[in-house]
Amino acid sequence: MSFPHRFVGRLALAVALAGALTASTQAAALSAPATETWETVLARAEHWPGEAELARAGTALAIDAPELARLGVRVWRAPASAAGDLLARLRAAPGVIFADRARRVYALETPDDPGWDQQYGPVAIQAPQAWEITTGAVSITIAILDTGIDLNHPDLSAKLITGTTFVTGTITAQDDHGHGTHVAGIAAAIGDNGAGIAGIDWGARLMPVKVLDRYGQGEDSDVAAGIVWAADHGADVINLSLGGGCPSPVMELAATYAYTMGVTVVAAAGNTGAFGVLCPAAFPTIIAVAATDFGNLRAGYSSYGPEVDLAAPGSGIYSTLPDGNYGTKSGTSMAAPHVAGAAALLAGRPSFDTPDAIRAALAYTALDLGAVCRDDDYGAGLVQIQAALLYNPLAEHPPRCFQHYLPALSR
Ligand SMILES: [Ca+2]
Ligand SMILES: [Ca+2]
Repeated sequence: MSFPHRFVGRLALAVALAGALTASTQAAALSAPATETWETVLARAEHWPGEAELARAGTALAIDAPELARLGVRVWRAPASAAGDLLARLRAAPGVIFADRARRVYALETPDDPGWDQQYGPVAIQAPQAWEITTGAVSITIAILDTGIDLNHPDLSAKLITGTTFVTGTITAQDDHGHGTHVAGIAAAIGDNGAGIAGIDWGARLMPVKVLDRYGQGEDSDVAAGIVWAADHGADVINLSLGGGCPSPVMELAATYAYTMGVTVVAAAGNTGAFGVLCPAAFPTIIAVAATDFGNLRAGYSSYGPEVDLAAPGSGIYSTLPDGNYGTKSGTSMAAPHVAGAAALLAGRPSFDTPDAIRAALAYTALDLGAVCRDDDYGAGLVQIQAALLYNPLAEHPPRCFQHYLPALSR
């Protein structure tokens, strides 16, 4: 069960707040059976129900979650037996916009396939040509919201800035799984240093924000808090190689918050191999990335649907692993950081100063794959970073997919 350690650190405060809610709530929460599963309940309201009304929901512990408070969202922890009652009371109250349990989210990695060539990804998306123009700017920060990053990895550590963790029982963003370290290396491992691999952006800083536990799992409320934290602490690009079921109102609010702050947010489409992009990738403010393989074909596991914006290499991707190691992983988790790195290269250039400009450049210049023009497997197509860097956001651009109109003209 994922739960921000900082909330535990503030337990006394949380209990005090619960006391403000109702003294009986506090007492009941503290006396709940230790063996019972606790659930996270989230709600947003135009105006909140009275304390007495909520108190009748019984054992609920109000949680101090400053990042979610910035989204207008309040958080409670309640024993599973009481969460339903709390939800019912919240939902029945006038003025409550939504109330729901936190949803599970997962790292979107599939079993690796070591037979694939190493590091074909950067070549497929024109990174070597892009590096002739720029290798990235130290003024740009990529936040990796994941299982953490190996803070001592020789191909990453010099680029790390202070991060944080929202996972219970952890006190730093040190990676205790491996997924986040792999993702971080794809986006921004130090290039041209004679060691390991080359990330897409060699200059950008990496901000580790741990929102997934040692099993690669977490809750959408922690992801939302991590998005707000990263946006508030100067991230220019946020990578989300994770996902779960839709909807997730709290993650959508956080995504909108980041977008409004001028942050480009990139997410993995999902590894279901089926129609239906996962959340958070499905949100319109987020760039949803599908995975391709060595042959530029959609990977069989890559989720598809109208929400897919772009495609990038995801199968058999060679990158950094904890303890100074390197290895191969597969998934849309590996595709997203190729795009996050590309977005960071663009963000370091003066003309790409908004998420919309970055998105437009990446989409307009992508290599069309699959069905002609935009399609559900590849979105606009495979990212081509050099072409994106040469795109002028201020110029007039003819419709990219005029092919759409050719059948009509030929009749
Ligand atoms: Ca390197
Ligand atoms: Ca296409």
